[in-house]
Amino acid sequence: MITNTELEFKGDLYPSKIVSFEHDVDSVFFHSDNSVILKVTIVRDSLIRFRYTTKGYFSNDFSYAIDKSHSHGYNFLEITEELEFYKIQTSKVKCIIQKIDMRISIFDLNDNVLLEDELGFHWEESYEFGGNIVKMSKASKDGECFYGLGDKATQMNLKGKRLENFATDQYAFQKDQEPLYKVVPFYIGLQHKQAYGIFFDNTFRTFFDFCHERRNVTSFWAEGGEMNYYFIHGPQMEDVVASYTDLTGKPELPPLWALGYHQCKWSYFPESNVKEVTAKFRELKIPCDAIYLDIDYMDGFRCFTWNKEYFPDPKRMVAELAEDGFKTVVIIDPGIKIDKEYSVYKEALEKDYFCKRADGPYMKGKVWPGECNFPDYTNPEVREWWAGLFKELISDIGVKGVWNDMNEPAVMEVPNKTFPMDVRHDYDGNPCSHRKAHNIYGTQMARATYHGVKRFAYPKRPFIITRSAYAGAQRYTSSWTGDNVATWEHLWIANIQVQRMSISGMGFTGSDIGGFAEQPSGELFTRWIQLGVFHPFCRTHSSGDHGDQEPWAFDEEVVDITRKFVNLRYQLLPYLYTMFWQYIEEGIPMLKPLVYFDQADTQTHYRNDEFVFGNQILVCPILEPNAIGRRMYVPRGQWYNYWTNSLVNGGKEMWVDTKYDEIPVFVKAGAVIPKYPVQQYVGELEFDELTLDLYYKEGKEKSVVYEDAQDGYDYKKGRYSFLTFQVTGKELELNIQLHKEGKYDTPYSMYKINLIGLPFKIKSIEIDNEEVAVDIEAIERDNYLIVDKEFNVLHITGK
Ligand code: MIG
Repeated sequence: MITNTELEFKGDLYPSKIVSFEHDVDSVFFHSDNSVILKVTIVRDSLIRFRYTTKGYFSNDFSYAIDKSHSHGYNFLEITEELEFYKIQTSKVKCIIQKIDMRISIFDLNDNVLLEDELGFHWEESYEFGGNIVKMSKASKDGECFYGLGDKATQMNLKGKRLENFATDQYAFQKDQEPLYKVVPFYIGLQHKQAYGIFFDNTFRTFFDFCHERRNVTSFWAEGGEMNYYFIHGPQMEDVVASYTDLTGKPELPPLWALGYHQCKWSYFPESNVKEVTAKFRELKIPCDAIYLDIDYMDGFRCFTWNKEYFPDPKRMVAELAEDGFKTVVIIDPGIKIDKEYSVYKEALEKDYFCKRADGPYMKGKVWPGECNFPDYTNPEVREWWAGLFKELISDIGVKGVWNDMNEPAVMEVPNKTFPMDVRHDYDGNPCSHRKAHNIYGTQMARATYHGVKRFAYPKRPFIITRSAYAGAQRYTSSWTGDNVATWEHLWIANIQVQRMSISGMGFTGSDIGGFAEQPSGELFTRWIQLGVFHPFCRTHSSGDHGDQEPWAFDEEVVDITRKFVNLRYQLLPYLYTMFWQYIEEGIPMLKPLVYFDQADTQTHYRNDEFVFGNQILVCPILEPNAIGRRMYVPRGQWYNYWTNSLVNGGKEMWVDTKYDEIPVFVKAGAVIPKYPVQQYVGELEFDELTLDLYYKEGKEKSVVYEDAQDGYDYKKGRYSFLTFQVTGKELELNIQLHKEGKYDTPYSMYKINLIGLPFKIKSIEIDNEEVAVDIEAIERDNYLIVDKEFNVLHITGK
C-alpha cells in the first residue's frame, strides 16, 4: 500500500491539451485530448470549485462535508476564449486555464496572482485498488505562509511541513506527530498580505506538503477519489474562514451550560464517587455544570446499558445531580459487543446494520467490550436506528449530553489500529471501501448521535462531543483533542490545536485540561486551567491511572487559582455566548490566532502562543514552570492589562509580569465586556443587572452582546437580544450608543457600567439627551454607574 506518495513520480500522468469546452449555468467543462474533464463551478464570486475526472465522465457528486444550505450565486460571470487560454471572470477573481495543459492561475481584479498551478493536476493510476492517486501542485512564493488543517500538533504556520490526514487513535501523541484524530483538509495561504483558502474535499487519506519537498511548491494529494477542491478568495483571512465555514456548515447554539466548566475522569464510579466529586465542587465553590461518565458506567462496556451494581438507579441519580445543577454526559463508543443476549447487538444483526468485509463476513474487531461489530454509520437507515437508541438515556433517564469516543474508528491489538481497508460502507448510497469511508466514519457516528440526542432532548438543545471528525462535523458536534499528556509541551500543543481548530471551522473544541495521560504537577494543572477557561470547550479529563485530577487533588493554592479562573469564565459567559453566536451567524472563529487578528502585520505570521478570545480579549498562556512573566507580542492597537488596568500600545513584543494566579490577559481599548455574576452553574442565580466593563478609548469601538433563553429553540423565532454598543471617547467626553435587536426581554433591568481608564473627572451625565441627577462623587469613587437597560444614548462629559 502506498502510504507516503512521492509528489513527482515517473509514472505520473498529466492532462493533455484542451480540445473543447462547454458552459452550463454556473459550471464550465473543459475536455482534454486524453479524456480528462475539468469542471469549474462558480459557487460564489469568491468561491470556485475545481473538479477533475480522468475517465471521460464524472461519478455521482456526493460530499458529507458540504452543507446543503451553503450560500451560492454570483454577481458577475464572463467566460472568454483567447488564443492560448480560457478566462473565467467573476466580480472578485479571474481564472486563466491554459489550453495546452489545463494549468490554472487565479488572479484578483488588479492582476495580482493569488494562486498558480505548478504541475497542476496530475495523477498516478492505482493498479491495486483501481482509480487514481490524485495530485495537485501549486507554485509558492518565498514569504508565503500556511495555516489551518484542524488538529495538527505543530507550529501555527505550516510552512515547511508535510502533513497527513488519516483519522487515528493517537494515544499520548507527541509534538509534530502525524496523523491525529481529525481530518480537516482545508488550509489558508497568506501571501503579500492577501489570504486565500483551499478545501480539498476528499475523504481518502490525504497529504499536504507546504514547501517541504520543494521550496517553492505546495502540493496536496489523495490515495483515491477525485481531485476536487474549492478555491476561496480572501483577501482577508476572515473572509476565507467565513466562506469555508459557510460552505461546510455551522452548528446550532449549544445550551449555555455546555459553555460552563465540565469535569471528567476515566472513570467516576460508583454513584457515591460521582456524588462525592460533585459535592466537593459545591463545597469548594468552584463552578461546574457537567459531570461525565466514562465507559465503566456500562454493563460490560455494552453501549446503552448500565452497570447496576455501580449505578442501581441511574434515573434517580441523574435527577439528583440535576437538582444540584449538574448535567450528566455519558460516553458512547461505536463498537457493539458480540453477545447474543444483548438487544442492541441482536437488533443490528437482524437488520444487517454492521459493517462487512469485502468477501461477506461482518467486520470484527476488539475494543473495550471484547470482540465487537461496528454499525455502518454511513448508511442513513443505520443512523436513524442509532438515533432511536438514545430514547431511554435521554428521555427517560435524563442524560443531557453524549460523548462519542473511539470513532476514528479505533481497533485494539491490530497493527493499523483501525478497520481493514477492504471493509465495505454504504456511504449514503455510494458504496465504497474503508479507504474512502475511514475519515468520515466518526463524523457520521456523531451525526447519528446528534440526531438522536436532539430528538429526545427537545425542546431543549442537545450536546454532543466527538474525538474523530472530518470537515463539516461542526454542524453536529463539539470535539476534544484526544489523549494528550500531562507535560508542558502538551500545554503548548493544546493552545495551538484549539486555535487551529477554530480557524478550521470547528471552533467548539477544547483539550483534556491537565493532560489525559500521566499526572500534572499542581503548577502545570494551574497553568492549564488558566488557558482552558479561554477555550470554547472547557473540561478537565484524565485517564485516572496516575491519581486524581480534580482541582483539590493538588494544594489549596491550586484550588484557589482554579476557582478564580473558573469564576472568570462564568462571569464571561455572555461574552463567550456572543462569540458563539458570531461563529454560527457569520462564521467568525471564536479564537483568533494573531495572524488572523492582524494579517497585515508580518510580525504575527509566525506567532503561536497569543490569541484573541472573541473579538476583544487578548490571551497568552504561561507555558513554562516557575514563570514570573513572559515575553509576548501584543498586536497593534491599545490594550488594557486585565489585572492592572494599565494601558499599553501594541505592535511590539514586550515582557509582561504575571503572578502564579495570573496569565497575560489584555482587553482592547474601547471594548464593552459583558459579565454575569459568578454562579455555581448556569441558571443558578437570578440577577437584576448585567455588568458591562467599559474600557475607555479615545476613538471608536463597537461591541456586541448576544443573549437568549440559554436553552431551547425560541431564539430561532427571533426571541433573542442582540445589543450593539458603540463607544466613542473624546478628550472630555464618553458617548455610548446602544442599539437593540431581537424579541427577547432579558430578565435583568439594569446595567452596571464599570468605567475603566476614564481619563477625566465627570462633570455631568446625560441619558437620551437629558441630564440625570446622580451622585457623581459616588460614581467617581466607585468607578461605576448603574443605568436602566432601556437607554439609547449615554453621554458623559468630563471636566
Ligand atoms: O482506549 O473511554 O480519548 O477520553 O477516557 C481508551 C476511555 C478509550 C479514550 C478517550 C478517553 C477516554 C478513554 N478512551
